[in-house]
Amino acid sequence: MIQSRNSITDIWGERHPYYGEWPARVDQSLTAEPDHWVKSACVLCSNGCGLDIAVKDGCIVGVRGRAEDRVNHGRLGPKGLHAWMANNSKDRLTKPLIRKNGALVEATWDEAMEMIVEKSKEIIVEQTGLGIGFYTSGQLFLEEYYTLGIIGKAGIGTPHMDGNTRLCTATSAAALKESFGSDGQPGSYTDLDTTDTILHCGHNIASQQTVLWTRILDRLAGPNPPKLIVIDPRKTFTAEKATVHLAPRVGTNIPVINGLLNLIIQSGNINTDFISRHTVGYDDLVKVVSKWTPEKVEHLSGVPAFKLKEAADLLAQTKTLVSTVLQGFYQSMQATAASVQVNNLHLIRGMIGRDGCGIYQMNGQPTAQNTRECGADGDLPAFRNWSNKQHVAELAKIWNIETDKIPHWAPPTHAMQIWRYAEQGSIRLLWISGTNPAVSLPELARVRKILDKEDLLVIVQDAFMTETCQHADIVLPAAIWGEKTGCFTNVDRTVHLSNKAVNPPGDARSDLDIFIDYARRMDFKDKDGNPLIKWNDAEGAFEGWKECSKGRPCDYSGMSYKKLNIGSGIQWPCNDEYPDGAKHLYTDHTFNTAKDYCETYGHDLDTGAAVTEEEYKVLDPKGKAFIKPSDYTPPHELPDEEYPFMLTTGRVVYHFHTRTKTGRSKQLNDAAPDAFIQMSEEDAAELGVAEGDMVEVESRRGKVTEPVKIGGIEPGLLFIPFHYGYWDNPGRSRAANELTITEWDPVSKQPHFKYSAVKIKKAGQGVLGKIRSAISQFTKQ
Ligand SMILES: Nc1nc2c(c(=O)[nH]1)N[C@H]1C(S)=C(S)[C@@H](COP(=O)(O)OP(=O)(O)OC[C@H]3O[C@@H](n4cnc5c(=O)[nH]c(N)nc54)[C@H](O)[C@@H]3O)O[C@H]1N2
Ligand SMILES: Nc1nc2c(c(=O)[nH]1)N[C@H]1C(S)=C(S)[C@@H](COP(=O)(O)OP(=O)(O)OC[C@H]3O[C@@H](n4cnc5c(=O)[nH]c(N)nc54)[C@H](O)[C@@H]3O)O[C@H]1N2
Ligand code: SF4
Ligand SMILES: [Mo]
Repeated sequence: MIQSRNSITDIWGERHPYYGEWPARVDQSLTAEPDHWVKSACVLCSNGCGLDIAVKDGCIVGVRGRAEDRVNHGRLGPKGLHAWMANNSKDRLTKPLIRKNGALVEATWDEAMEMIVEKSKEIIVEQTGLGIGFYTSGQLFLEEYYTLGIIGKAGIGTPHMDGNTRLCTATSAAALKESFGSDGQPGSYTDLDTTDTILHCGHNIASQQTVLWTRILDRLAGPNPPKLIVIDPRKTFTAEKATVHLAPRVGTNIPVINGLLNLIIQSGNINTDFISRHTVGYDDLVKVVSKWTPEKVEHLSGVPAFKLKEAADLLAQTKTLVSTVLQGFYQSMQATAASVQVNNLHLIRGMIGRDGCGIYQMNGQPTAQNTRECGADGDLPAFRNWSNKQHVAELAKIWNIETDKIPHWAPPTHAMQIWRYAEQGSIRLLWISGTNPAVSLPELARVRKILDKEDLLVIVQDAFMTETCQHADIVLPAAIWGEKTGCFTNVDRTVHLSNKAVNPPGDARSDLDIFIDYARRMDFKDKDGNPLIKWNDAEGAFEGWKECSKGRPCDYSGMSYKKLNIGSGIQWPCNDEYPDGAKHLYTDHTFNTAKDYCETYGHDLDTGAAVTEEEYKVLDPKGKAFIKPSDYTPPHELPDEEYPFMLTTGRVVYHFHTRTKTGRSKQLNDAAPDAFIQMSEEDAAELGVAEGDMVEVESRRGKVTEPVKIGGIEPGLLFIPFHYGYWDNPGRSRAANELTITEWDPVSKQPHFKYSAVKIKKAGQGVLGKIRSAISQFTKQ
């Protein structure tokens, strides 16, 4: 292996201290000298680092960061440098498979597609498109989502479409919509180059966006380093570098963030001019947060009052602020409500729409932003509003169909409800693409039962024989990154074009080709009898998307494949007004909340009840941002005598999700070969377990056995990474989601992966643990 650095032993690489302009450093990893390079970007997290793919004799042999790219300035992290190896893995799926007499056997594309088409038509005749559901990904390309969105909404007419983005960034979209009127991140990564203070909320950025963290590490090593505040119950790599680390009990984000808001307001350092000119709702916020004294916050969350004051002082004094929010908020209690409070913090201090001030309601997956933009989840394409008849009519015009074909009589069906309908039998065909729910959804025993239902046709479109494929009726072999062309958009709205570098293995096809083939075989037509899908390739789909997004916040109309291939990443909106893309949104402090423009009329943050069109008309904020407060609700499952510990779940730096890619890279898999259960020194001592001892962990829903890892976590709390399933280790129950709970946020509908009550015992011995006094505080207000 020829590599510029060892990212396994040194995750972030050498320092380039700076303030202002981040210096370049080009990272690369090759197994052979390439004969040519192909322009692309990394598809292993939402950071979207620009890279070139090295090709030799028609095979991928490595990657190299692009120095001129606005996102990474040449750097790549461990996953970016090593996970491409999975493309060349010998166990790729190369032929469609159909279940016959209980076993999956090879079939032709014609056989597989005709089976799907026949079943689709039968269901549509018997019960309309309501019998068909799509569950897609945050890892396909923009062009694929847009095409799928049209097929589902205009071809079949089903509201049952969503992505694994529901598990990932539904709260990001919801929090942005509730505050600013539409999805779309206000800031730019360049804000990190000068900001005075950075706040990370439930986000372990050092492990999960390693290159973005390198940017912060380089700032920390340079002149005028930023102050860092981290809210996470574990001592993560990120928390280790914090100026102030607040470690709340899981599920108590609202007390902590309300406490911070209260202290900031009391300090008087708020921007009253900004508040009165550009926001509505401030007085309600004051009423709710004023009772969250530091002492009350400490009592409920366990965060010491003096530490909360330290953090609040920094936030009240700073002149610029960048905040990031991720799964510790999105997958925990009161997800949308807590994330919205971070928006409120920026609004009351007037810290938005200018250099050094950014809010990142972070994305996780590389293309999650596109799932949301293109309508492959519940949303309407280009941030249009389901409840606004004009918006629906606009889409019908673009697609040249009758407006009533687009299902808009009720809110779109979210993923957790799609699975419920499949369980109850009203959805009879479930088409899963680019996701592995048999490892990633909560309560896996239930998920397996649904997948195995006799009266449900399960189609799985993937590149590998995943745990989910093993329960499928039809498996479609997919081409992946490097083997197809398309765009994706990162967290700071930077769009990259990823060009096809090599052919897919065997008969594998791109998701775009599969979706178009389905549309042709289903004979979907527009009003004039022409094909509903008007393109045959990715560039055609992109041109279609440009038309659809024109005039909306995510305007791509000024981009083209040619333009994207010249530079190295363009931010949306890119149009006549911003031909090179726009760094910040909301620079004039006009938000997307006007009644005819907004993506949603909003919700009650505590109940999820939707605001009606009539109600919204009355309060039309005409471009002002919403300040919406929320009070505390305890987690839905709490420790008790039988299940005395709280369990949380998440990630490690070397693996991506269910490891279909990173588990096939020797470097990455050797670095993190197995799951574990993390516990505090105090708990380990009390329970008499040592590092590496195997323990059984049991919740009301299932049981796993894991080796113990000691330290870096608050007493009473346990942590298991959710990456490890069964494809490479069928012998031991070890997937964290055997234990997790089927509950979700009332607004974003994102599942609560971050808490469940468990008991543990040493493998083969009696139950360990007693009720922890700290944890019983949860129930006391
Ligand atoms: N290495 C790696 N990087 C990735 C991914 C990956 O799988 N591996 N996946 C990508 C994707 S899709 C995503 S969504 C992101 C996720 O990125 P992150 O959100 O950073 O990842 P997690 O580990 O899920 O959760 C973050 C932290 O939340 C904390 N936490 C748990 N409960 C609470 C709580 O109640 N309150 C607070 N404040 N914190 C809590 C956990 O201790 C954990 O450290 O990462 C992306 N990047
Ligand atoms: N307990 C717990 N559970 C969690 C989380 C947690 O923190 N804790 N996090 C949640 C989050 S944030 C996320 S994002 C999900 C992730 O969960 P999943 O989406 O299930 O995870 P992946 O392993 O990324 O699955 C993607 C699948 O798509 C395939 N694939 C890759 N590229 C392509 C392509 O181009 N086309 C097709 N057709 N297939 C492709 C891969 O081989 C893989 O099987 O997990 C969620 N589940
Ligand atoms: S930070 Fe994310 S996008 Fe960049 S190299 Fe790492 S995994 Fe890829
Ligand atoms: Mo995610």
